Amino acid sequence: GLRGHTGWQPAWRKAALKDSYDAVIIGGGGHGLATAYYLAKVHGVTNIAVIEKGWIGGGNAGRNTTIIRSNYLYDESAAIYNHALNLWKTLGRELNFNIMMSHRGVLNLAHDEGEARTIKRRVEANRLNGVEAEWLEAKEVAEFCPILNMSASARYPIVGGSLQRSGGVNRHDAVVWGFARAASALGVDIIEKTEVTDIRVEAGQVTAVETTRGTVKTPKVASVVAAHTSVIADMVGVRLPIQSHPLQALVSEPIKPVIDCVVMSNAVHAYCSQSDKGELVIGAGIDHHNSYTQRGQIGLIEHQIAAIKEVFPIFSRLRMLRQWGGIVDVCPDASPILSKTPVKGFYINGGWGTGGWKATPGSGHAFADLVANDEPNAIAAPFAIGRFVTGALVAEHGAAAVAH
Ligand code: FAD
Ligand code: PYC
Repeated sequence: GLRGHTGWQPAWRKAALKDSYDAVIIGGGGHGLATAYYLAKVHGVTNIAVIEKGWIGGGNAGRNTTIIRSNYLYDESAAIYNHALNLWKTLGRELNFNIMMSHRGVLNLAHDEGEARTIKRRVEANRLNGVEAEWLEAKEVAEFCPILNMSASARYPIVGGSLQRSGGVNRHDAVVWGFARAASALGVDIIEKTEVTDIRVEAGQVTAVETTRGTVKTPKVASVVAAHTSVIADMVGVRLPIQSHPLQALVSEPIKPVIDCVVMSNAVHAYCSQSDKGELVIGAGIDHHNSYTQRGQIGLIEHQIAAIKEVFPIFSRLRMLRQWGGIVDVCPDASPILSKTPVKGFYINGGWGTGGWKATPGSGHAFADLVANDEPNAIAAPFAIGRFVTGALVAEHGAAAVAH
């Protein structure tokens, strides 16, 4: 294959950290890089750095199962997740990078009448918001995904499900690399292996970040660090109601194509898709303890496998190839934070919990607008931190489709 290939050009510049920038983005995950790209592309703000303590995409961006959908319940969520879904449709072309976007359809199963009622309600809410969604009866579910266990005597029989045909999966590394390459080409400095250790504030205004490579002056700091959002916010004295938990996933040995859609089940709690390599990509609900270890507990994995076998008995003799965990930053209402703060020049993008991948381009686009203009646009406004004081929460636990 690649033997003899030499002279490959690096996709993004290995920039040296400068003494000052117009803005510093902390965190080189999907959302941080998307923010940098749109700041440069849409707002012409190019004297910026993305500072990443490890390697770009080494956090949740490189650990997630890439499920993309926009079928959330509330208007505010429909706006941001559907904005993202629309951007995904052309992102590969825009970045000139094959992000392997596959709109193969996401099927959310209902296992009893109560669940069917809430899912149908969400389908109707989606349609009122112009979000593509449909309800499938059990017979249609079986036709759409023939390997599902449709037996009426199953412990949790499948009674129907919602389908978002435009939902799907993509290739996480490619998204990270595509945003990094495009942002770098526009002048953004991407600084890896550099940790932000403190943020300097004078008279209520951000003035600099301290890093493991020295001090960098800047009037604007955008925190896009997922699991470590509370840690960074704490540096400027902002307290957040975020809980960080492990979230695990695993893949099976590769097999021939057997499932051409994404299936999620809340009741038994498992979800599955098949990668282009043939591996089944399987995920679970969160580990219940708080942690920053990027590692979960074996009990969760056992439960996850039992749940998958319940829905797909055909997988029962497959061997699992590898397992990993990320740390997700969960807000009390299972909705994200895109917000200014009481500290002038300090902005937060985080709290995406178990479901931020799908939002990556929409989040970056809306957050770049906030950082550039110092005001939230209509998409970002409902996700300000003030909601934890006013009570105007955007309660999306039901649509998160991953158990919290
Ligand atoms: P990250 O990639 O975590 O980026 C944050 C970066 O900040 C990290 O690289 C970190 O090293 C860096 N950082 C932290 N502190 C500092 C510091 N002090 N200085 C410098 N850098 C710092 N979402 C979906 O929509 N669909 C899914 O199917 C899905 N599956 C998931 C499966 C798993 C197992 C996990 C763990 C998550 C899943 N998610 C999913 C959630 C999704 O991955 C996250 O919500 C999203 O990726 C978070 O945004 P990010 O990519 O910017 O985060
Ligand atoms: O938000 O759809 C989602 C999701 C799937 C797996 C993890 N999160």
